[in-house]
Amino acid sequence: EEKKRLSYEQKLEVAEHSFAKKILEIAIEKRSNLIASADFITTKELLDFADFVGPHIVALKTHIDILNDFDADETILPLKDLATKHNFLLMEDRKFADIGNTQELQFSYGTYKISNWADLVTSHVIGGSKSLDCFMNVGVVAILGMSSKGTLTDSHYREEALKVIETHPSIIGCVAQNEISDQLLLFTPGVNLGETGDDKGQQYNSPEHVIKNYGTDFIIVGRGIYKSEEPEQEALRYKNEGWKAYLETL
Ligand code: 5BU
Repeated sequence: EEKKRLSYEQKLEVAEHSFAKKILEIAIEKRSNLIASADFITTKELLDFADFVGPHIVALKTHIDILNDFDADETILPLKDLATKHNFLLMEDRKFADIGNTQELQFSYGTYKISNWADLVTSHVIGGSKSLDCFMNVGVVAILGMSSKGTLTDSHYREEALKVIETHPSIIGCVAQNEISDQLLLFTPGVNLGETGDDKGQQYNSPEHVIKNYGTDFIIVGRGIYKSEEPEQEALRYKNEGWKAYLETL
C-alpha cells in the first residue's frame, strides 16, 4: 500500500546533520533523487562517468578501493572538482564493520584517506554505537538491510540495528530494502529498470517500486546506468523515473 510521505522540503526543515541538509538541498535544486554508483576499476572511466552523469545526480557512490590506478592527486583532486562543478556529494561505500579504533584508522589513514574527501560514508553498525563515534565531519549512512539474496540482515538484526542507528548523531540515514521512520533518510540500492537480478545474488526492483513501497528517499543505481550504451541518457531516465515516483507519493 502506498502511503503519503514527507517532502524533501519538510525533511530539510527538521534535518539536523549538515550533510543531511546538503543532500536534501541538492535533491530539491536538481529535482533528483538519484545516486549513481560508479563501480569502475580505472580513474579515467570514473572521472569521465562523473562528468557525464554529474548534472543529474545528488551523489556519486564510489568503491574507491577497486581502482587499479588510485592516486590522490590524479583521482581525488579531479573528482572533487567534478563534485563542485556539478554539485553532487561524494559517497564512499566503504561499509565499515570493525571496532572503533580500527575504523578510525581505516577512515583517515592508508592509501585512500577517506576522511579527506568523502561527504558520506556507509558503515555497518555491527560494532555497536561507540564504534561509530570516529566518523567526524562526514554523514554516515548505516547499513540496515542488504539487497542480496540470503542476506543475514533479518528482521531481528534490523530491529537491534535500528536502536543504534536512531540514537547516533553522525548517522543521517540507512541503506535498506524496507520502510523506516521519517527521521532518517532512506537510501536503496538494488535498483534497475531492465533486470531482476544478477547471477551473484543481487536482487533488483524498479525506482517506482522502492520509492512507492519503501518510501525510499534516494535510489542507488550502478550497472543500470554505467553499463548502458549511453550512460548520460540513462542517468536522466532514472532521474526522471525517480522524481516522478516521488511526486506521486506526496
Ligand atoms: P548495481 O550494479 O546497481 O547492482 O550496484 C549496486 C551498488 O550498490 C554496488 O556498488 C553495491 O556494492 C552497492 N550495494 C548493493 O547493491 N546492495 C546493498 O545492500 C548495499 C550496497 Br549495502
